[in-house]
This record gives sequence, structure tokens and C-alpha cells, in this order.
Amino acid sequence: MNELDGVVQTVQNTAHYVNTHLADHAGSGPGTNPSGEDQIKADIWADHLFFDKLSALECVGAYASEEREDVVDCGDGYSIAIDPLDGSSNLASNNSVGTIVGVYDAELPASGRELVASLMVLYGPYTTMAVAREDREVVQEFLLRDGFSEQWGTFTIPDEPTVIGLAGKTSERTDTFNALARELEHDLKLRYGGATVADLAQVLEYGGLFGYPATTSNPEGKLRVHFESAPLAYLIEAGGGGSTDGQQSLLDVDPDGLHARTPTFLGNEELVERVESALSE
Ligand code: FDP
Repeated sequence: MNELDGVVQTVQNTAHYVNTHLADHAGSGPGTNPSGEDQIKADIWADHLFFDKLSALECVGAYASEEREDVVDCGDGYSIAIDPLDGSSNLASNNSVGTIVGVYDAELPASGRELVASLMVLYGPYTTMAVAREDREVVQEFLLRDGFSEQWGTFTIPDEPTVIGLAGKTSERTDTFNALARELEHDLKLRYGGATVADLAQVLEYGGLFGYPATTSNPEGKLRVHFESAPLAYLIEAGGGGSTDGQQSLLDVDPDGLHARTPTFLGNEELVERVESALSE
């Protein structure tokens, strides 16, 4: 077992525990996260669970979470950047949530080019985990069940895109972006659920585009580079898709702080190129 196997195994075991006990922690929580968003109890609970397990690994040197202001030093080794419960506002309505883990071979802040692995857990009707890593040629998908994981298959984004999920109110997006959204939504089926992991899972399954653009309430976009955008870009690019902040791959975004945000678009290359060409006009 190599070091990345240890990280994958730990995320898998912890995710299984999160999945089986999530309902006990779904109530509202004590405050806001470092990005100023409401936390619910489950955000903090999941963060503590992942911290305890991942920081104990010999190969982990730093732990950074969407739920913590600063990086926690754990020794020498990889930097973990985690969104322990992505889309947690979906819990109130019992909709899907996820976990995103980026494994960086560098101190944070760092660009996505320093990623050596990315994991995306989806707590849906059943729990799955997609894994992209530098020492594998394919994006693996696992089914997590009863404390075990079965390798289920591999992900390659389908050639023919069919779905689209774009966040933000039209009243808060630019006219240019709304024009592009209207064009794309003419041909693609609307699938936006409000949890990035769940929305991206649709894109990986059916082909298409997920996007959280800059809006008047979130001028830099809502999603965070280290915890969401870069790890998911690593995953989708490994599966044959593309990513952009509007100008460049999300892996090339240079975050100016731990909680930096970026407009985020992930999906089939041709759709990512359409976003880039529309936003550059
Ligand atoms: P949440 O605030 O519920 O954790 O991480 C931010 C995020 O969820 C994403 O998972 C999700 O895609 C997005 O926010 C949803 O935002 P909107 O409610 O603005 O659609």
C-alpha cells in the first residue's frame, strides 16, 4: 500500500461513517465558516471526523478545511484541502451532499498543478467515491457499503453532452453570461441541485456543463479554489473533460489566500471552450 492508498482508504472509511450517521447531525449549527456562510452541525462534525483520521496519517503534513480559518500543521507530507460536507444546505431538504478532498504536494496556498490526487464522495441513495490520482491512468469509481469499497468502474466524460447546471439568479449574473446560459439551456437538460458534487456527478454520468459564475452577491464566484474548484477540475480533466474560470484551466488559478474563490465551470471540453469564448468578448 503506498501513501495515496492510505489517504484513499481513510477517506473511504470516514465517508462510510459520515453516511451512516449524517441524520444525527443535520440541525443548524453555531456560526459561520471562514467564508461567512452559515455552518450547520454536520459541517463541523464531518470536519472533525476527517481531521482526526487524515491528520493521523504519516504522509499528511497539513490539514486545511473550508470550515477552518487556517491550515493545521501535522508534520511533513501532503497538504490536504477538504470540503468535508459540500452542499450542506441540501441537508434540510434531504437532498444529496458530498465530500471533496484535494491532496497537494505543496504548502498551501498552491495552485491545482500541485495536486497529486482528488477524491469526490457523493452521499446519494448510495455512497460512491470517485478518485483521480497521479499514479493511476483512469478515474476510478467505488461503491462504499458496509465499511467496504467495491470498485465499480471508471469515469470518462461522455462525448455527447446532455445536461447543464448553472448556479446563480439571472438578476445577479451578467447579461453576457445570461445570453450564453439561454443558448446552452436551449439544447441541454437543466439539472441543478445546489450541491457541487451531486451536480458534477450528473455531468460525469451524462456529459454536459456545471457552472458557478461570478454574480453580484459573489463577485469572485462562490466556490473555493483549494477545497472545491481545483480538486474537481483535477478529477474532470483526468476523466477527459475540461475546466475553466472563464479564461484558463482551474488548475492554473493562483489562489491569493486559503479561502480564495473563483468562477467555476466544469464539463465537456467543447462547452468549456464556449464559456471561455463568451466570457472573453
Ligand atoms: P453549500 O453552500 O450548501 O455548502 O460549497 C458551496 C455550495 O454549497 C456548493 O456545494 C453548491 O454548489 C453551492 O454552494 C450552492 O449554492 P447556491 O445555493 O447559491 O445555489
